Amino acid sequence: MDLSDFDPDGPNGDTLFGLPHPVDEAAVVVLPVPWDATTSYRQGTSRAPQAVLEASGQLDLYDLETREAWREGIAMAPEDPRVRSWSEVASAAVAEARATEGPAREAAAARADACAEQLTAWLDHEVSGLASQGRIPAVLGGDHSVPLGAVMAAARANPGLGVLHVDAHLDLRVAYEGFTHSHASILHNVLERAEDLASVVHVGIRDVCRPEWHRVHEDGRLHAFSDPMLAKELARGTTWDALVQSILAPLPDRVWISFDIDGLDPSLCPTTGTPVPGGLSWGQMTTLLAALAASGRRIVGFDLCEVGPGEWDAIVGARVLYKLATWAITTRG
Ligand SMILES: [Mn+2]
Repeated sequence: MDLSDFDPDGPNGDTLFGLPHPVDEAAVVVLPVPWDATTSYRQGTSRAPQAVLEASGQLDLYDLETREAWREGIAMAPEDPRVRSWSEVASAAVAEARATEGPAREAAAARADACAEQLTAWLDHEVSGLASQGRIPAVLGGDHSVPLGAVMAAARANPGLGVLHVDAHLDLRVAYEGFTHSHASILHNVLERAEDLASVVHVGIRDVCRPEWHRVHEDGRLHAFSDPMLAKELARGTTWDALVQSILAPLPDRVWISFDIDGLDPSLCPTTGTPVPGGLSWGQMTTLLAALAASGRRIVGFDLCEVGPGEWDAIVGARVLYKLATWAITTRG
């Protein structure tokens, strides 16, 4: 679009990052999903899309790494009212399931999962449409159960897709608390339902259950770079740059990034749903993304989940969103 009347260095409107691009002219379309139905520790990530939108205005558009990639446009789609209503019905069903036992519990859990299926079908449709237009889909959760349909659509549009998964948790549980569509099961569900995935690389992992850890070693598609392993290698004198090359090695040419903010050090996400000590520093995360882009791989889309509702969390979340979006634009060529 014509940006001659736009001053990128001045204060701008209340759009995402203050950018002027309409949704149908932006390279990156951010789909807001205010949903935290199955959050097991503390709620609030459903407020992240609005909090990140509000915090995004304080960021300088000129980025020291991605320069003026923003010129291609990053826009947030309006919230779809159906998403909020599915989330509300699902949250009530989850609360009911937790308060009962036996068949009543199973029935309530099934109702929660049915709402999540509606969200999954909706995101699959939306992301398929964006991918077919050559645009970059982005999902802003919400908890980490949210992006299943988006990854399914991206995998269909990009056969042999890889997933770079930044998280404190593996999220490989077959179900959690009786819910198929749990935030603790997103990667299991992606592996079950996204077609023809080449590999999944997990980074920042430091809170797992034993069956999840076994599965990582049994499934040849999965590659985990745990937080203790990374800390040990750094302590031995291995450079972060060398570790980044190891992390990227299993990824194919086309990559979806599933970014749970709790993969970062909790000082960067103090009000996230399930904070865990350890994690990637800001600089480790930005150098990882920069190396991914420099490797010639293409970021075909991404999700950012579990951003807490606090002001600082929203500021960090907005900046992670900006790095992801502008690197994705850069790698589109
Ligand atoms: Mn997590």
